[in-house]
Amino acid sequence: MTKRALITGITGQDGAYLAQLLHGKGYELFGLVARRGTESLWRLRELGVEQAVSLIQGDLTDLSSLFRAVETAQPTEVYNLGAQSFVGASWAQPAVTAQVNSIGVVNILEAVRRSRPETRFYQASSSEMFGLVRNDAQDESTPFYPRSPYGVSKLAGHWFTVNYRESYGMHASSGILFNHESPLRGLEFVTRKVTDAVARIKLGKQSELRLGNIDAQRDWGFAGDYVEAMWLMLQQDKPDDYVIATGTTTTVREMCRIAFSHAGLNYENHVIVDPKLFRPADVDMLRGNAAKAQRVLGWRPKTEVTTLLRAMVDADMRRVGRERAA
Ligand code: G4F
Repeated sequence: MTKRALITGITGQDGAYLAQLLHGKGYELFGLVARRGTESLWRLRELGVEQAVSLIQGDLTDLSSLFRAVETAQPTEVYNLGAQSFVGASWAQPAVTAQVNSIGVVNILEAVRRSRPETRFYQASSSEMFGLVRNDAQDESTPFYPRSPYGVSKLAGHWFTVNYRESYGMHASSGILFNHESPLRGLEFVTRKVTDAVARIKLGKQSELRLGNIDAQRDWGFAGDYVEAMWLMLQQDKPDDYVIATGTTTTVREMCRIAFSHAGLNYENHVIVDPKLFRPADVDMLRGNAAKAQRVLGWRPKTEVTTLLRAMVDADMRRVGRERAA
């Protein structure tokens, strides 16, 4: 039987990598999109899977559109990757963040439960739920203490997923993913903001880069590795929750050093710390322990942070170079 996947957030970084992975495995693919603007499909196009996906118009905040999407796609697996995913914006738009990241999860769980309860369900949870961490490495038993409206909203989505699994016996799993990046990352996130700036500075289009808290530490992995973990979770007999991380933490400052030096630049000559870019409450340090994912799923990260950042700088050098030629 052909497997059929419905992916919310298909136009985002993870949606594109997941679509590429599932296409390679022979899945029939359906993607929920809020608007059918051609621009937003650039990631699917870049990975060569644009034509492989049937797009269904809908929105996580519109329950009726989700019923229609599930009825149209008849999915064997649903991956809920759709979100207001930028932590920084969640203070300016806390209610929208909660609508999409919390109520949106209830909506898609309800649509699946009532239309196709046998469908396997993946929820994109986040290491931001750990927030104010007190231990050296976070795993599935670490207490949550979110530090942003985003973190709070994701925690509600996470618990709704656990609750639907326990209440209705749904095959619903939650991946607690630590930061994961790629050349397809949005420019609002710090890694891509840095690698794009490196390319622009190197090519003479920009001279400085303004950043906020450069002492923050994150556990950065490659998105392409992380979507494999999502898929593996839904192939298990039993649904469960898993931390997905590399176990290595790097400061934003060190990340800048690696990215700038790859282009032969010294970050200290270009990076300016701007207090206006500090968050009202930040997460100072995240480092995941993915031992359970390794033991149960056989998953482990393949890409370390320096390789990842260099690939992102290279991709941005090509992109910015093309802009210049155009
Ligand atoms: O790249 P960031 O915006 O990612 P953040 O907030 O950790 O969230 C990302 O990872 C989560 C997983 O843990 C996801 F759930 C979430 O959707 C998103 O993908 O910021 C990383 C760190 C923060 O401490 C931030 O304060 O970098 C610091 N930072 C310093 N200057 C900056 C900047 N972040 C951004 N975006 N822009 C800056 O100029």
